[in-house]
Amino acid sequence: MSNQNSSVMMTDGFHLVVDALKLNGLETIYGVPGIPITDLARLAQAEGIRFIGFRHEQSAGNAAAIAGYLTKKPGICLTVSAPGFLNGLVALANATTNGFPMIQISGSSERAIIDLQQGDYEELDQMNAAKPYAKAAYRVDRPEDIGIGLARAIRAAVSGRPGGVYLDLPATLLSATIDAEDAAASLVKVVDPAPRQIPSPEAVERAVSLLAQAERPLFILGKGAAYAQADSSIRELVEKTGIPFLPMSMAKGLLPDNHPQCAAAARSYALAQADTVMLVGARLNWLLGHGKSPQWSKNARFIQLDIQPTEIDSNRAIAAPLVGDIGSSVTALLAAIKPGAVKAAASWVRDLEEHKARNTERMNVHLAADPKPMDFYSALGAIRGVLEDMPDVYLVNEGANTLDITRNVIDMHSPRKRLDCGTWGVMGIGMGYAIGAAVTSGEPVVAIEGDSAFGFSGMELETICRYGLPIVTIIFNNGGIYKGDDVNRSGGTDPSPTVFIKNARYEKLLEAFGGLGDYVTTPAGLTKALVGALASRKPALINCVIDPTAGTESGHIQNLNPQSAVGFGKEKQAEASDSH
Ligand code: ADP
Ligand code: TPW
Ligand code: MG
Repeated sequence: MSNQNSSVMMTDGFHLVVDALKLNGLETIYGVPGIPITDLARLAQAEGIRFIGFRHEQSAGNAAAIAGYLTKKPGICLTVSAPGFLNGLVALANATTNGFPMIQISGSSERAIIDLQQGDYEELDQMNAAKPYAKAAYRVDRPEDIGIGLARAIRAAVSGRPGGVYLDLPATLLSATIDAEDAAASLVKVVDPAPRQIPSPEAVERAVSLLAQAERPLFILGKGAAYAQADSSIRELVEKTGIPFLPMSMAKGLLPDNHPQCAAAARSYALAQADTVMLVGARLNWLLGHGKSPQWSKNARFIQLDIQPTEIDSNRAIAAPLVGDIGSSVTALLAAIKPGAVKAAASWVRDLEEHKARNTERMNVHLAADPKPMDFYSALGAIRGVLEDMPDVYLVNEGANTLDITRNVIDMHSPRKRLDCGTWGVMGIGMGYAIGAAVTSGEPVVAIEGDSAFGFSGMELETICRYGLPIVTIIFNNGGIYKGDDVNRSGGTDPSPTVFIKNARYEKLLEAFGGLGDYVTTPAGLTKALVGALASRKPALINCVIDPTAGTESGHIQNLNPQSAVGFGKEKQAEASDSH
């Protein structure tokens, strides 16, 4: 790790950063090289860290973020200064918003020139630019502080509610030399970076007494519960109490979707009728209608398990807050619930069963129809048939209709396997999440992508092929954003803002890099292509042609789309509702 310099052994910032990462078990870097971090990437690789090189920093950042979610260790994203830093920042902000632990490390230019705005190469005050989007932002100015700097970044990323942390490394720091012995002594191996947080006994009693009074209780499991990796205690709590549960999108599979207590197929009814709701690592944000009526009963009482105290009462009064880590809180609840004291009324379970049966029947009609051309349901029916027996496969999913309908049709059977647009509803996570999941797990990944969604990170197909990752990308090609049949209202020749080239041959993109491309127009063709692709464990892309008229504007969240009061919007609204 060191160079000979006169009689003293010296080392430098580059070596210290690599040593500090390794000392803390951070063994993968996702990034894009260039000035001033090219040699950092090379050195990291030489010293045994895996370096996954991307085509765009946003995908590198998304891979790091999802690696953090899956492993509870911060994923590391490495970028160059100013533009590379900013490209990565979207992923850092998304990680913070979703509560995923990651550290974006960016090289930066000459401090003195940046501060006087004298026009350095890739000049930007990166640390201050990062602050509003990161859980924490630090800059290391002296080589002897590299160990402490990384330790602070690790703790900030994983303790409490996890998030994205920015760590700024100026070029001068990386090349600065330091006595090797002093350097070694300055490194920090972080002890207990995410300490358990035990809830107070009074809070546990309050929650148990509320649950004991409930007739129509409901558990909502969120991705905070999935992240916590307290899978067996959560299952024990659910099964011991018999209380129905609803998984949020990325918590699907924490308990299997086909578990008898899963109320997902009766979601609206369950939300509206529950009298006591226990949120387990799920925020009452837009995804849950902010906890307000008419989606929820005005009289429902809420219990909330969360590690972040300020999340409590954020949208609706919480009668029983339980602040602590999910593992400790669920364990405490299990210990405090006396046998038979907490249960769901038989009539509540029966009502939910009836609604589930009715909705499942409706879904089966959709799935059984065999329209020509294929629609979302017939394509997803084929995929469902293949994935049913493969619980280890990761599912990455983004788009609008492609997202919403996939979430409803594809059941998940094991925890943390469904990775999607998350809290922001962001497009562009697809290939980055798929790569992060494949690299951390070694398991196959199926990415079900809207044709628009795919475009945001599509160039990473080359990355997938370069590293030979077992990722099957299925593109639902309906020729546009939401639909492929929209028209230019001016009558001009430009296409509508929401449509793409018709009959695009996306599979040829993967073929260009040596992967397996397929083009399918029928459910049987899709089944065959997917089975073959998964068996090969090679990069594959299935261009799955969907009826361009099949989708709806904004998928299932059309209500969030503002409509023009004086014309065009009204016309759109009428069209959209006619299509149902
Ligand atoms: P979803 O989108 O699935 O509803 P959210 O991301 O909105 O989930 O909410 C996750 C919540 O879980 C956040 O409020 C976060 O603070 C909390 N959380 C994350 N990790 C833990 C943990 N280990 N213990 C307790 N709460 C956690
Ligand atoms: C970073 C806005 C929401 S959904 C979507 C866009 C562009 C694409 C929907 O089309 P797709 O799916 O993927 O083809 P489908 O099945 O309905 O046809 N930029 C960002 N994030 C978001 N959410 C958008 C734009 C959007
Ligand atoms: Mg589309």
